[in-house]
Amino acid sequence: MKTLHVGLIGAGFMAKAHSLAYDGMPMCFWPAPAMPHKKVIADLSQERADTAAMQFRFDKGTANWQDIIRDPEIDIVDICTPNDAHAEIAIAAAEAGKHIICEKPISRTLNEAKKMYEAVKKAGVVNMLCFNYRMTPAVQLAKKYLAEGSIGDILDFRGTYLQDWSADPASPLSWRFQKAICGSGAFGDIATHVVDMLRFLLGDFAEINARMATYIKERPVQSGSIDKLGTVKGGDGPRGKVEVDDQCCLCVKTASGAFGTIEATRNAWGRNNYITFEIHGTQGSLYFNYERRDELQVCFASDPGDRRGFRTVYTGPAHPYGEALWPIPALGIGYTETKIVELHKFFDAVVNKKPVSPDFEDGYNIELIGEAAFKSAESGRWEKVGTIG
Ligand code: SOE
Repeated sequence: MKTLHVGLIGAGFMAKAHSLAYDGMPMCFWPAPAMPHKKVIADLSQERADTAAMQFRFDKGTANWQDIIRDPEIDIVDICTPNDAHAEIAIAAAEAGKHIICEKPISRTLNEAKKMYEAVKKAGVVNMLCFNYRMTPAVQLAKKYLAEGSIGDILDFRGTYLQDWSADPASPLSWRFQKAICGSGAFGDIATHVVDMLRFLLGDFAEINARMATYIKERPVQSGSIDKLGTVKGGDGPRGKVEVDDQCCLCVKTASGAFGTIEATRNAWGRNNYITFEIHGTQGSLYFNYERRDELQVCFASDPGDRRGFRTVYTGPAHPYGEALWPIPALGIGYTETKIVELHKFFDAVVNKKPVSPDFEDGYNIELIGEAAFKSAESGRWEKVGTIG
């Protein structure tokens, strides 16, 4: 069996998720398209890289990510850094002919997204963007219902991504609040996941009317660069300005004529990873909540009136990816499983020279949606979503 050699850049919490997926992918999807070999992990200092190499089981660590790009044995460049490094690394990797898997959002700006998209297109390398939530079996089942027309013509939808890790004003000013590093706040960090799922389910977005708000204007400056997502208090040290959106609310018209809303905030006390969508059609409705991610709720208008209501389909071996994962329903799908499915798709695309989705083109399209949303938040008007090219 072929082996693909991996160089991973950025040893934070996403490196843990990706490393678990490299180990778990062949265990679930056997025979695997290729065996992953975790060769090099890069972080900002040699000490941190060496520790990460031990923890995540890479052969070695490096403080210089360019070592990975220059290494002729590396097939895959895996980008898990904060957003400001995505473009530079991805463009260098594409020019070196490496296949790329990159954490979301694609970049900080539209211009960076464009350059990344053009670089992978020119190089002809496989490129994947990690919007992993659409890999949840229940989300894929929703796609199946929609493709079969089971709920009729789509009228409207609502999506949310609500968390509370930054609701405390004492939680630190990490890179996720500094525009020069992250590009945007709740929009880029979390709304993009819901945008990806709804584009996957319902097609392109045509127009946006948005509101963005920043509630907590200053936070204690974080010492050290590892982002603890609000679990570590910043203390009494100096405070810095929050430069990005805490909350965003988008009204959306899709190209197919459906209307919907998407809300995202990381300041909603009591909400943890509350990713939901509800879709209403002329013949029924679908509802998904990632906090109950094994389940999809469906309601059919054709059910007799005295039986009509949401029923819960509990996903398992009969559903997308189910056979590869666990042998009976309710053993539970977790974050790692979504990453395993994602990685399998990526490896399959690299080995079998197939396209993969979501890719940098999707990431660029989502940046175009972001551009329309931020423009609308300024203008107060509906703004058209731009197109590639
Ligand atoms: C923080 O909001 C975060 O880590 C996001 O960056 C991830 O994309 C999300 O899946 C979990 O929460």
